[in-house]
Amino acid sequence: MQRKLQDILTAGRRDRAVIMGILNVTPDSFSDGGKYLDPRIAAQQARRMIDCGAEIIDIGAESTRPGADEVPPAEQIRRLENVVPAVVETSAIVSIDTTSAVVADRALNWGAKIINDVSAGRDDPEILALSARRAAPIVLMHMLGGPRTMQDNPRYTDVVAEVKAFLADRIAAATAAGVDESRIVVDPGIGFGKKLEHNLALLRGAGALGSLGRTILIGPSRKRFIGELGCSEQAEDRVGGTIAACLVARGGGATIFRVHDVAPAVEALKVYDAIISSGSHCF
Ligand code: HH2
Repeated sequence: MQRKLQDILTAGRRDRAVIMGILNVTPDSFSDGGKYLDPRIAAQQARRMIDCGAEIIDIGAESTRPGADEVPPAEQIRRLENVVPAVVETSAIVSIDTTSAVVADRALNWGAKIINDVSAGRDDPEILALSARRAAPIVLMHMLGGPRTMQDNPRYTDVVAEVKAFLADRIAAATAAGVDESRIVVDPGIGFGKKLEHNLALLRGAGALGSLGRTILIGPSRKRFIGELGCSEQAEDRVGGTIAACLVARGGGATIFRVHDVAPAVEALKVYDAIISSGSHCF
């Protein structure tokens, strides 16, 4: 069952989880690069994810894997121009994964509804004004540095506190640009300028972000930290690790889960939510 966008953004921790399916229209994404460049195949994959229970489809045309080069806005638009309208035609709420205001603006014109900015408005501050002007919800994510350098020995004294302070600062920047607070989603940025212990601390400490008062999105899907724990070297095989991370973050109050493998994530979160909510009626 589809929910309205604003219901998703204001969903309380006790409400059910929301799945954001990942669709990368890139030749070089770390786990699905090159698979969805053809708009028909991209739309098919979006439909498959929706059938499995995804409520949001996050479409990106620039890989943010460690060491990735920037993709100019014109090239992002070229990659997206047939894919976004095709996915908008399905029933999904489309989110555009870009740090460029020009690209986001174009995607909103094609019918996308959410901006997912992994730079939290630092790459292109105009994106905050765009979110305000178009009343488009925006995901503000934490990253230490940029994709080219973020994994060069990232250091924190208290990673959870520092990520939280960063997100508070970016919420302030967004509201100063006119974004309504109810349209802001925050994300600790799993894998973005973080060593294994930082990722684990952020998943364990997701609850600490709750006092920011915003919906929490988490994106652990198939990421390297799962392989670093001695699990699969192959990104596609990291489904179990992805689910474990999602469930821990759900316990901390995360509501939106950005994943490649929609069906197992939906099932796991459904069972988790049922167990937790039935517990409250058992006294
Ligand atoms: N992770 C990736 C990309 N966008 N957006 C948010 N909000 N949170 C994330 O954790 C996040 C994100 C990286 O994953 P993926 O899109 O699969 O890979 P690539 O960047 O190589 O395309």
